Amino acid sequence: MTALRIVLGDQLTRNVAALRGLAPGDTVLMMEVVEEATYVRHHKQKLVFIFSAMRHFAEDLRRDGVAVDYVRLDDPANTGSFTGEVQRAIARHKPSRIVVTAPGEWRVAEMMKGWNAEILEDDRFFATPAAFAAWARGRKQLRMEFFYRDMRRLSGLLMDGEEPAGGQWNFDHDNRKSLPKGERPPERRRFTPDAVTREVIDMVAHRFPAHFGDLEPFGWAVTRAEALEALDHFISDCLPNFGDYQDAMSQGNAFLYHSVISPYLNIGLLTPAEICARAEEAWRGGKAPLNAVEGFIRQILGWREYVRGLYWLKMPAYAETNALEACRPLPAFYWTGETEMNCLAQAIGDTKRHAYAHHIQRLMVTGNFALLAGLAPKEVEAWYLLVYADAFEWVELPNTHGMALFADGGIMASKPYAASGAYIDRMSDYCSGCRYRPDVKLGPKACPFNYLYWDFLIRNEAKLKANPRMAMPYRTLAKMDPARKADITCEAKSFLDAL
Ligand code: FAD
Ligand code: DLZ
Ligand code: SF4
Repeated sequence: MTALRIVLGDQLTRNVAALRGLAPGDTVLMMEVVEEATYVRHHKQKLVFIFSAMRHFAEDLRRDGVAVDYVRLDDPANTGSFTGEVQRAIARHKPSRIVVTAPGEWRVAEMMKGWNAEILEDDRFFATPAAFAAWARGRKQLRMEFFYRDMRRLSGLLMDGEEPAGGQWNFDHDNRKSLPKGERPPERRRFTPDAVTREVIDMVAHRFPAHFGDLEPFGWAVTRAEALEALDHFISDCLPNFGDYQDAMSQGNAFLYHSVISPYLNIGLLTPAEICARAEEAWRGGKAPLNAVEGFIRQILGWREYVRGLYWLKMPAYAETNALEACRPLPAFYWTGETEMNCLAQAIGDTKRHAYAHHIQRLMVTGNFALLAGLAPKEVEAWYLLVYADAFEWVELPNTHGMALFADGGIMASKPYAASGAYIDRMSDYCSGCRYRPDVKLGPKACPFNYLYWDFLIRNEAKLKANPRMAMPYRTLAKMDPARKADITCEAKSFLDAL
């Protein structure tokens, strides 16, 4: 019995399900295909990151004596699709069985149905889709906080017996600080491209010149050893401050105290279990405070698992909802970063330079603008799916569709994450470099987030007013002078029409 064992570009983990039980005579199939590189026009660094990590992973397997059939993008016989390459590999190897780990995306799961393969559970996560579905069954609301508590109990992470460490499940109230003037977050570890990565950089420059983003400088880790080095650096130098400045934004400081490990986690160079264990160890060893470590573990054990569960529970219908009937096209500045709104220019600039922006930039700057301006969910989702090195639909879609755009009508978030300029001013230093002013509500100097916020509430009153968590802003709106309301609508309209 010889097996063809398929490893996809986001399954680069040595003990991923499809590689378990590898026997002499088995072949591992890895394939670079143009369909995956272009179903959205991924950021150039994301392409280099994935192709280079795939090539390094294949080399690692070969060094250990594993037979790897690696199809390169520039192979003249490459059919350009997973299904085409699986068929060609079957003709080459005539395997008696085909084994693959379940994919991260619905789109690919549909393709796999035609491969006649044994599809194994991807058990690199804490919760299986079936376990999440069991948790969700019979619940009126699927709130992350309750799922997270169950995951703490099940995993034993940050537990003292039956009780949460420190006597509380969540320390978020300690985690809302802006970055003090003069505070300098540590330089991040960057990795000089080796010959393999350089070859991929040349290939991407040549094959995908019109894709979004700066190709170089390229500094992402592309091997497990490098990813572990990046993790070590985060745990020792950044984790202690992670909690305090988790929501802060700062011009010229793209990474702050964030871990910047999501790309490594999402393609399998690091595993969620090892990362959470390292963070807990830092707290138990007195190297990082509990508010930081709990906040960090909640992102991985809570949010990451929760969005994956939701994705597999609700797809494919989830992607089709548009609860706020938003339909405005994505403005050109999402591609260029050229806008006078400094917060957007900075968040998009970081995204172009690094294929990275941190959570609050994604949610409260580019996401908040998309929500308030009523941008079409499909266009916004395609943008988020291609611009970030960590973007795969299972994690991108719930975050964009549900959390940022409220397009699911409140399955994921109990209310829209809508905010005026005051929030961005409080959490960042962007406004001091902006031509608009966050404290001005109307007129040419007014921060557009201010009138867009109220215009959003006015436009969506019928859909949102009954939401108890929206009661306060709607009470304020009810007391607003009708002439002022009309001015807001008028200014928002001319701003949006000019986009
Ligand atoms: P840290 O802030 O250091 O957090 C640690 C880890 O927690 C992350 O590496 C990530 O694995 C996990 N995490 C944190 N927040 C979330 C979340 N909301 N959902 C899932 N995991 C989370 N994350 C992706 O991995 N891929 C995406 O495509 C993606 N798209 C997003 C789109 C929008 C609109 C928003 C608001 C968020 C999105 N996120 C996505 C979640 C989050 O922004 C990123 O995981 C985070 O910014 C990655 O940076 P980091 O590794 O420095 O994270
Ligand atoms: C994102 C991506 C890209 C750009 N290219 C490839 C590829 O050529 N070969 C491959 O195996 N995987 C690639 N990936 C990752 C896949 O898109 C990912 O495995 C699916 O989206 C399933 O999650
Ligand atoms: Fe952004 Fe408004 Fe601040 Fe300008 S004033 S940076 S547009 S929040």
